[in-house]
Amino acid sequence: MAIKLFNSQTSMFCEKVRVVFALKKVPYEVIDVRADERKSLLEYTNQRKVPTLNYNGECVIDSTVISARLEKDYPQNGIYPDGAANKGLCLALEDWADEVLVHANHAMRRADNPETKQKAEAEWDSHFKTLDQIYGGKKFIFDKLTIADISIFSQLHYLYTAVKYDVPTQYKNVHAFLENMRQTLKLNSLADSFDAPSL
Ligand SMILES: N[C@@H](CCC(=O)N[C@@H](CS)C(=O)NCC(=O)O)C(=O)O
Repeated sequence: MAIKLFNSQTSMFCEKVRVVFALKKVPYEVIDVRADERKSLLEYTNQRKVPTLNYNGECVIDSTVISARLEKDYPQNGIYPDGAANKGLCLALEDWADEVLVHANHAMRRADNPETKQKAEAEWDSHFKTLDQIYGGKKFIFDKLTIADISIFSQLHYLYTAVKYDVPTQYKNVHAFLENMRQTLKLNSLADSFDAPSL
C-alpha cells in the first residue's frame, strides 16, 4: 500500500512535510485537496486540515506528528540534532515556528487597513529580530539541517510567496538563511514552491 499525502501546494505545513519526505527519499502519492474541495479528505478523516497522511492505511494528521513518524520509520538523513538537550530545543523551535510565526503570517495576510498592516509588520519585525540573531554566522541552527530550520523556512517562504511580503533588507542573516535554504532545497527561485521527490 502506498503512502498518500493529502496536500495543498500553498500550505506551509504541507511544504514542511514534503521537504521531510524528500530529505528521506521516501516515495509518496499526492492527493490535491483543492481538486475536490477537500471532499475525499473529509470522507477519509472527518476533518479539513492538511497535511494528512494515509500511511499505509493508518491516518496520521499534523506536520509535527507526520515528521516524527517519518523519522521513526525512516531514520536516514535525521531531522533532529544529536543529544537530548538539542533535540528538546529543536522541538521547541519547531513548535514556535508552527504556532507563533504562523500567527504573524495570518495577521499579515488578513491585514486590510493601515492600522492592521502596521500591527502585523510590528509582529513580524520582532520575529525577524529574533531570527536574525539565531542565524548570525551560521547556516543552520544546529550542526546540520533540522526540522527547526525546515519549519522556520516554511513560514518565511509562505510570507514571501503567498503573502507577498519581502523580509526588510536590514535583516541580513534572515536573507542569508533564505538563500541558503533555496540552495539546500535546490529551488531555482524563492518564488517556487518545493515539490522535489528527493534531495
Ligand atoms: N498544526 C497543524 C496545522 C495545519 C493547518 O493549519 N493546515 C491548514 C493549511 S496551512 C488547513 O488545512 N486549514 C484548513 C482548515 O482548517 O479548514 C500542522 O502542523 O499540520
